[in-house]
Amino acid sequence: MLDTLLISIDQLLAIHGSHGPKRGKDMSTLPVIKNAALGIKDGKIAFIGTTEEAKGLEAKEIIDCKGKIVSPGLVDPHTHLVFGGSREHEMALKQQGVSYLEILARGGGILSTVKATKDTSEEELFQKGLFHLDRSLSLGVTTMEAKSGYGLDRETELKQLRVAKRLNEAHDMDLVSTFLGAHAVPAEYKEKPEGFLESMLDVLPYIKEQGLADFVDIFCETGVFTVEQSRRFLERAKDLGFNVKIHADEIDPLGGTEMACGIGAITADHLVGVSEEGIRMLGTSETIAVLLPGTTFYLGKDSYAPARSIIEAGGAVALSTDFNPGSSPTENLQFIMNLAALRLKMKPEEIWNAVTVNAAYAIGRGCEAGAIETGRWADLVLWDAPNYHYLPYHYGVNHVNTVWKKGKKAGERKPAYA
Ligand code: IZC
Ligand code: ZN
Repeated sequence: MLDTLLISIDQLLAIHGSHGPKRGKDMSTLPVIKNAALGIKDGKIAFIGTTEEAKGLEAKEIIDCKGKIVSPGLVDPHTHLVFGGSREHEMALKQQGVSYLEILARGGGILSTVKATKDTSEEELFQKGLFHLDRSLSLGVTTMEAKSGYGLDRETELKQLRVAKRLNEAHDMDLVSTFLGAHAVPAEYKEKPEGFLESMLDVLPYIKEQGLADFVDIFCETGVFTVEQSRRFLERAKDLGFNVKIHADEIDPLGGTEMACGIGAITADHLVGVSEEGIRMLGTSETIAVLLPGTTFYLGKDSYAPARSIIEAGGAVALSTDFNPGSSPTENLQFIMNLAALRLKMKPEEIWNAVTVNAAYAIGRGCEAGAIETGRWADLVLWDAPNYHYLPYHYGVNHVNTVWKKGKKAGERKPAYA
């Protein structure tokens, strides 16, 4: 006897996840079962087939999904989830044409959120995190990454990581943590960024021992950290047993992508200004390109990351919100799917792979999240959409009908924090 049986699903996106991320041409393949059925038992996917094949199966609850589609729960692989305050006060500066990096150079931007995060208690950060996680889950995301990086000192960075760990335990969302202590140079280290990076490296053994982060990341950008500083920092992090990620070529084309591919980073993120050589290397290395078109949109730029060239070179692309209070204040990964269609010219099949299987591999969860296979956790979304082409097309709204996390309807499970 199944717990739940979904029948008459117009399209079931039965994305496979056990063979690594999808690269190049393979990104356009999307296994679709029409008039499909899916059974859930003990939180796991127990049956996948057609409605015809499901005849005779018994379940405590049978849901007719006519006119709707089902996909894996979405995976958001790059967020700055835990932060104090917000940055709406910078909107007027943005409107006057003051750039993101100029606001940062004036002590605002990331540094303004650092101050707010230091001033916010651990409990308040936790409550704020729950609020954003509820919203992400309601938008169809069932697994996401969360970076630190608004402390820039040992105490506050650890505070953020502890909050993320508690959020992972308390909330239905599965959270994967990344240490982004190297997110900006604090004022007191302005003349000695190397000393600052050393101080952040000093925190890593404790983070490892406490299991507070899986990944280490750095913001490689003009006025923040150079490619050489980033390389040394990430190599030291690797030596300490961390997988590494990088914010590369987001605003200025510095060559962070080539460096990331060269050192075997699990992902290189942003890539708006990636070079031809960087694109070629993404096509031949294991490094996954995490593209964040919401940020380009929000920064008001005309030129977006070259998703088509990366895919044509054989690369693996994942998509993410970059949810953060400065350059991308949104939890809405569905809107990012719209931007991927409109601005990155990605095909619907590529977009679905980029927010599921590839996004899961981008955070080391390819064997658990982002796919629909029997035996896996039932992390699923039922969408009010007639076909999978529909989501990238109909923009700016929430198409979610129902989200299941580990087989339980989101909202039905009593949250551990209630
Ligand atoms: O708070 O501005 N790009 N880091 C690098 C960010 C954006 C987050 C922020
Ligand atoms: Zn980021």
